[in-house]
Amino acid sequence: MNFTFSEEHEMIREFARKFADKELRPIADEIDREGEIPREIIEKIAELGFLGTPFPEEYGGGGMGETGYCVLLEEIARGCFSTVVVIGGHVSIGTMAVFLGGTEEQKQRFLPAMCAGEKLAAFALTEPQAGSDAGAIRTTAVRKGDRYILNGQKTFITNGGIADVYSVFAMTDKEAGIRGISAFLVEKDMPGFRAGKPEIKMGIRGAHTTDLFFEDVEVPVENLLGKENQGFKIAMRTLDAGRLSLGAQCLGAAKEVLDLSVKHAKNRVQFGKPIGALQAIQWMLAEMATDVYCMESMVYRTAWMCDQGMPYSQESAQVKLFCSEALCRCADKAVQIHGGMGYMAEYPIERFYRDARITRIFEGTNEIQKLVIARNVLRR
Ligand code: COS
Repeated sequence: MNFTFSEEHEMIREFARKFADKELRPIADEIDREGEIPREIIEKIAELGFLGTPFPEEYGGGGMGETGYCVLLEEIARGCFSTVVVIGGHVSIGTMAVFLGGTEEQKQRFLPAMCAGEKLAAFALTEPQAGSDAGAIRTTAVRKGDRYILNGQKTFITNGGIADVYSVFAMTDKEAGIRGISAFLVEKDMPGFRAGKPEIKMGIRGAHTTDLFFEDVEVPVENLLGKENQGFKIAMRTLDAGRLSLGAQCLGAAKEVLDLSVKHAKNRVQFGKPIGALQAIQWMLAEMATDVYCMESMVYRTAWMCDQGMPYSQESAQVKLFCSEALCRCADKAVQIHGGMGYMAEYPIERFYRDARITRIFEGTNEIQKLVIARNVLRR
């Protein structure tokens, strides 16, 4: 067993940490207030090569695998959770669907621009009547000559309206249900395609979340990802990766709220001594530190499994379930340790508390993660 990070992984941590400290943390409140990440921040992230981190170098990626990508996400999440969600929407699911589901020709054609951030990506599966029951989508794709005609609506799409390329799931064979879903790459300028208005949300306010509308959108057959009717499996394999990387995002945010709480516990004096000297506070810090340790252990063990090419569906569901619950526990304790200050929008704890809540819902609710885990356990 080897529990040390490679020199390259340490390097990406250092780069990402410096970037988060200098460019993200100082404006994270503004991003939350304005509901927008400045375009130049996304451009800087692209310039640093962060948007291709896990993918092989032959496709223009950073060649860092899931392990290196999780390190990156952890550090970015500490600075600004909205920003890490935008990166996740692009890399973990939008681009990942092309990497996992595309033909060699499609990977050569699309991945370099996606890895360079020249084309921002999004993943469009959810529909108004198909959330947890992802197989119940109604968007259709009907083949006509060398095109597919797409009609339907998607909802709650991260990077909606700002992405250039969308991995979209649509029914090509209604009779076949889940086994009749295909994946397509829809480009933002295709006639008949449009994004709705950004939703107003409890947290991750800087990340755009919109509906998508498809009215007779003509998608060339070359943009069918992989093979017809293989879309559901592409979606599920992509979500395996997405759930693991969400665990890394939760880990970063949990480390940040723990560090802020330790700092506060040392500085805040009550009853004539720093509140960190009080056992009530110590217990909360001890529980937070233990959660962080568990999160870190499972994120990197699962990232290692993924990088070895081992199956990791069950583990990624476990990572997503545990890390999102643990982050919410940590954020709640951080508010409690900060007292009144933790509730005020002036301090970052309040933002992390709001941002954390979505992690138990998106990339599959935690109830769905339990279903995935239980099915795997019962299959043994
Ligand atoms: N990797 C590869 N294939 C997978 C897979 C995975 N992780 N999970 C399921 N599949 C395959 C199954 O093997 C099955 O294949 P066959 O047709 O060869 O039998 C097929 O996909 C259908 O799977 P299943 O029968 O498990 O489908 P269900 O509808 O019962 O359950 C759940 C699917 C509920 C797990 C799925 O709909 C889900 O994850 N829902 C949540 C959606 C979600 O996460 N949304 C978040 C928004 S997108 S960011």
